[in-house]
Amino acid sequence: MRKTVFLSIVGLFCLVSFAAFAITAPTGDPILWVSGNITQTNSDQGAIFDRAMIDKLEHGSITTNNHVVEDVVEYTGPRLESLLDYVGAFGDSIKVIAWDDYIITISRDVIRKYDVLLATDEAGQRMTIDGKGPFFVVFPFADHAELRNDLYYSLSAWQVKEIIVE
Ligand SMILES: Nc1nc2c(c(=O)[nH]1)N[C@H]1C(S)=C(S)[C@@H](COP(=O)(O)O)O[C@H]1N2
Ligand SMILES: [Mo]
Repeated sequence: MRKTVFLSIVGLFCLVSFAAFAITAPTGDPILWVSGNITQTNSDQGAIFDRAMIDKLEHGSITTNNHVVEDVVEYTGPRLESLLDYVGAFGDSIKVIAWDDYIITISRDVIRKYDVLLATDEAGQRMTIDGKGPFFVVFPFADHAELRNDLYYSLSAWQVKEIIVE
């Protein structure tokens, strides 16, 4: 009898821990989907973020111009590396997919070396989907002249929707 009760409790515990996700589910509209090689999720599809969850991630700032915007302006938003840490990413690179199906691959080394931003704001304004929002991959072009070439321009994806860790 005791054994049965014990096993039932163990069984229940297993069920509960299987159902539980490490990250709390979004309550607002989903705006970013992260999947692939990650350990922390909040759904069967991976980690899904709403705006409040994005705003809680560690943010960074890059003041630069780029090939699209001539003026030097400040970009702010989550540091890509902080986001990857948060979801327990363990791959060497990430695939970034935009709403227009534009896809690029960025290595984790490059993300770390240049502290790349998943910018949400440009000059204090939230970027929207009809501009470069909701997320724009921003490199510090102004501080690193070696970035000013077509490779890094092409990695500067805007209208980002999804990240797959590989
Ligand atoms: N979402 C999205 N981001 C993108 C692209 C795209 O087609 N879609 N093109 C990339 C490429 S290849 C380059 S060179 C630059 C192009 O910027 P431009 O078209 O304003 O010159 O943005 C990059 N970011
Ligand atoms: Mo390009």
